[in-house]
Amino acid sequence: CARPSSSKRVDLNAHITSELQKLATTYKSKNDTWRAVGYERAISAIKNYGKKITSREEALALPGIGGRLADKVAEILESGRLRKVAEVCEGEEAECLRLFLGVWGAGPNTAQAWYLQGFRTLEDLRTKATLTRHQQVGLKHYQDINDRIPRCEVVEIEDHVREAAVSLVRGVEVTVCGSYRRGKATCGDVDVLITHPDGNSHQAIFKPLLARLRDTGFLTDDLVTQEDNGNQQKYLGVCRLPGRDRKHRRLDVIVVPYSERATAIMYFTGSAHFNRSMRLLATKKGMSLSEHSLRVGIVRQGGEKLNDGCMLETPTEESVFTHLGLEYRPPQERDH
Ligand code: DCP
Ligand code: MG
Ligand code: MN
Repeated sequence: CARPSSSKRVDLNAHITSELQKLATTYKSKNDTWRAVGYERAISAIKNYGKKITSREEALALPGIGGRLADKVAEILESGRLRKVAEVCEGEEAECLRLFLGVWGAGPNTAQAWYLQGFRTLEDLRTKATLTRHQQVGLKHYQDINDRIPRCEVVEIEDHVREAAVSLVRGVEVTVCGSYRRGKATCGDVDVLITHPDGNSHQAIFKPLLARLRDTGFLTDDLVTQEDNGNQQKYLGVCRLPGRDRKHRRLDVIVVPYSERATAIMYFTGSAHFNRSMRLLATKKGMSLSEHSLRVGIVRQGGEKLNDGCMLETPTEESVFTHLGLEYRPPQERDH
């Protein structure tokens, strides 16, 4: 397998952020968003700091880190761990919620409800719980879906989809976005974006492509097929490459008009955190950024848009950064 394309410097404070991340993840699984966001902001500040933290004061000086978080950093510096992690993340309830959240289609509320109904194992869910269709698929492929995908297999899946797409409509452009494009060594799923430079032919690809991939047995389960707004079409499902010993993998496909490709690629590349900060920045500048377009001259009243503004030309991701007055950031640097 090829090495990740990112050449990011080593995380000097990984011993600190990994402990804090355990708390953030557990609070998120308990639907305690407020606490989770607090920890995530601190993690982000520490990762951006770029120097090894050696004292409580050094941590306290960072944005988003108050006295109590600084105390936690100090405890990790002294003992290498946090007592709070054992307390919050290692009980039976926390472990069950973690297990249940691995079922695709189950969120914190569902996981909590299952726990309260007395379910403790995946076998309990399979035999006793009422599952949605999504959750049935999520449970059926639980191990495979929660397994990370190596980059080389992402490429194989990309090639498989491209081959089918090109054989249906000549000249389509296929790009893998998501964590793959951000250079991660392994990915949670494969995010494929399809467009066509003639501005029209993308409309003829979505249904036939899915039908073709279904017929050949590549797509094994459908989760969501969405083509309501007409501009962008989105498919979420499960696929498996031909051959023995292949795992089921989560596959997302979006098809977009060529005029929207840059904002769509940017959105689909993420990270989700990066997308949120970019949208927020656009809003502050009286603009509006979405996966469809970047608009200017937006008037807002109490957060509500009063007009649609005017769409800017965005032929490339670079142009989106320029319009927003930012220096370009390559995908490998968009994790926070
Ligand atoms: N996205 C977003 N907000 C969300 C979900 C997704 O902005 N709530 C965008 C940013 C993500 C991209 O879509 O990077 C792809 O979503 P994934 O869930 O596939 O996330 P990643 O590819 O980043 O990570 P993973 O390796 O877990 O798939
Ligand atoms: Mg992904
Ligand atoms: Mn995805």
